Amino acid sequence: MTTPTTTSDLNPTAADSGRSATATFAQKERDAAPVDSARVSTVARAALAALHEVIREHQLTYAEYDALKAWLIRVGDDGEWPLFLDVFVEHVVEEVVHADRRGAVGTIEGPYYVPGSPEFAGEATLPMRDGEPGTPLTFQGTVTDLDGTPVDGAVVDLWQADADGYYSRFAPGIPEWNLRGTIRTGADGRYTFHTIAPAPYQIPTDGATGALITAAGWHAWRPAHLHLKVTASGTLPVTTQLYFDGGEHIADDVAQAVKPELILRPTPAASGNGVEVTYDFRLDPA
Ligand code: MBD
Ligand code: FE
Repeated sequence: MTTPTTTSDLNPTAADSGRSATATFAQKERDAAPVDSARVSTVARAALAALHEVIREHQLTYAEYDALKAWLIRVGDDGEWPLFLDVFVEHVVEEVVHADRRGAVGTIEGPYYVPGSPEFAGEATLPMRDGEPGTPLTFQGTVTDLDGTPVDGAVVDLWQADADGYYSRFAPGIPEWNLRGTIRTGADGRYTFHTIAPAPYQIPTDGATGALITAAGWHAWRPAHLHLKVTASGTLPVTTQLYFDGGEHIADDVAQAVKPELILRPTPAASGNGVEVTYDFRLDPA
């Protein structure tokens, strides 16, 4: 399956957004390097041992084992492995991999990044529909190195859900690059995005991931967030998300991806239209 370039052939179901996320991920993974066999053995053995221990500790029944098997099959059928893993597992991978970063704080990427969004120099109004719902948001800042020197030619790639919590490319009827855009900074390292404030995001409740959440009595919400990737030559790329102070679910993100350094405090815009906020990225050297 290939990544759809329009969403007109999709239905608003977990299975369809899941399949899009699975196809997008498969495309990226085709270019990945093979993993060393000794490493596979070590990690796979440890993962299985951890699972065996859960079974012993909690005295799993055959009915529960069969329910687990059926659920795992359904995650695949619904194309929800990217969703499930990014919601419940990625935050620990990110924590381990980026433990020694000194500059910009990262967090999980999630399943809905698509490279190649429209590019702008320094300032952008994100692609959006006429009358795109949501509070206008001006999001701006500077990309610097660890010493605070502005980075010329840094690339700031932003993607976000709309005011209904839907991502373009993964929900039907939304223009291809809606609320996705990339700014290349000039010598001053500055970027300015004109967009709308996103809404809290509920992960799909009609697929396997939602079925687990419902069966366990958990909630399916993430706080409103902007996704970002910031890259520049000679520096380590950072993938992160920014949240909004006081926003719903900021303290109980189902994906456990909120960090205190990632909370924005917007103020009324000087223009009188919506809100504005400044956030600077200090990139670690490569
Ligand atoms: C999202 O929008 C997201 O950011 C994550 C991590 C998981 C599911 C949907
Ligand atoms: Fe998201």
